[in-house]
Amino acid sequence: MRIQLVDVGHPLPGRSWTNWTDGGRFAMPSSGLVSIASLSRPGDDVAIHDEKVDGPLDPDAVEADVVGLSFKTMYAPRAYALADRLRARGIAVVAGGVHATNVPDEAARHADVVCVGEGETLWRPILDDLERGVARDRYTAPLSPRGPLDTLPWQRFELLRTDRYLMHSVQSARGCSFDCEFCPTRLMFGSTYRQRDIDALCAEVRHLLTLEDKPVFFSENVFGAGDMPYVRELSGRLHAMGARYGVIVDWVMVRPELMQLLAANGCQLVCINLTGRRTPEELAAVRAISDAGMDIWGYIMFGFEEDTPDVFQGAIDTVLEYGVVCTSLTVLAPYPGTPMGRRLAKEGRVTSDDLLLYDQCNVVIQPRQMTSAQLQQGYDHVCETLAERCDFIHAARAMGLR
Ligand code: B12
Ligand code: SF4
Repeated sequence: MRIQLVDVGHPLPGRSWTNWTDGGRFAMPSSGLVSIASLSRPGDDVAIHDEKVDGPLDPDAVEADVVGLSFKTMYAPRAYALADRLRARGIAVVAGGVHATNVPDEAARHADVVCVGEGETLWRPILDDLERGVARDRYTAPLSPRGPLDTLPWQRFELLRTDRYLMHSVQSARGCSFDCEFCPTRLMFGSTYRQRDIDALCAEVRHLLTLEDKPVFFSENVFGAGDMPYVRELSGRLHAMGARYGVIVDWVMVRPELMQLLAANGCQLVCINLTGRRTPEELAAVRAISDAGMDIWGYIMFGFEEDTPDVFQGAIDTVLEYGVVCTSLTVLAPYPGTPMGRRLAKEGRVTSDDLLLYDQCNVVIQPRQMTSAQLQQGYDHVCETLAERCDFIHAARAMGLR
């Protein structure tokens, strides 16, 4: 079968304060389609088109039997337009990814098949059924997957134009045992934290470094989840192979000894989710990273129920005080299909259903302790004040991008 996988992402709607490119290259690829691609069947002819680096896909030029579309919420309108055109040309369309998982009924109006949840176990059955003409309109992965990620396939990074990304992206784990109301990926990856086998993961990183020697970013929601033996082993082996790498942590998990261990094992950049509320716990976490000598990428979200108009200055103070090298500034989005999206809609606090605005730069909620306009203005003010740091190139350089 001729299979075209597409990471939908063009044109960039709304505005994104974080500059994710250095003019030519995009920050990093998503792991979604390279995982799916690795599970296609022998004989399948698979290609990946990432609109962020390959430009807009022309649906009339696609020559494929099946097109698999992966998209975030803000790209859903674009994905549906592509799907409608491709289907009009007789090409079967499969929709997957975070948005399709959270609102499969909406995606089903535009796709032949919707893949709900992780695609690894579903992709082959979908292809087999499409080939036999018996495909169902929906395939659903277990929503609370369990067990380690030993069976995760070797991702087919060579299908990407890796030179068009500033860094490699891999995952050492999936799932999260927290239960944040906002979370758009909980339905996808479930509530059980599942780690990957370290041997398999290190082999994959080594392979990536052979393709191109550049920084590696671990793009799971929380690196290591506080599992010291796992972090010690993995970071030690990454250090031994000379990898330049960065990780995401949650401030709840940050301990000075964990940060010192990572720093001693060559980790250069730590991305941490911050709020601007400057709670003692949050500040202690930032201090622990900074004291260990690693650079900080602050991912700051505004608009939570607890947020008062003070959060904006709080965020600026934290960034400046701790020398945060790169900031990604966002406002809370009431993603459809999430508990928060449902609650705010029920309370009449969702102010727009235009998905193009769900880019976490445009305010589409009525916050609890300020007006929507105050949230937007406060957010814009932080973006303008920290504009120099809203450039991902700083994060890439902190990780040793040459
Ligand atoms: C790495 C990352 C980035 C990277 C870039 C990655 C990329 N190229 O898109 C950076 C840091 C640049 C980034 C930026 C942004 N990101 Co981001 N990012 C992530 C992160 C942490 C990991 C993505 C990843 O690799 N996941 C792992 C893969 C394996 O998961 P997956 O893609 O979902 O794929 C699986 C399934 O969905 C399914 N599947 C997926 N596609 C398909 C297709 C088919 C056909 C099938 C069958 C199955 C299938 O199978 C896959 C394997 O199981 C996720 C959170 C997360 N944990 O997923 C957020 C996330 C995707 N990002 C998000 C957002 C909002 C953004 C920004 C808009 C933030 C901002 N305002 O700046 C920007 C947008 C940038 C842009 N221009 O597109 C949101 C999306 C929410 C939503 N509902 O749309 C997420 C979920 C984070 C969050 N807020 O919780 N991001
Ligand atoms: S910590 Fe992150 S991944 Fe876990 S539930 Fe909260 S938002 Fe989701």
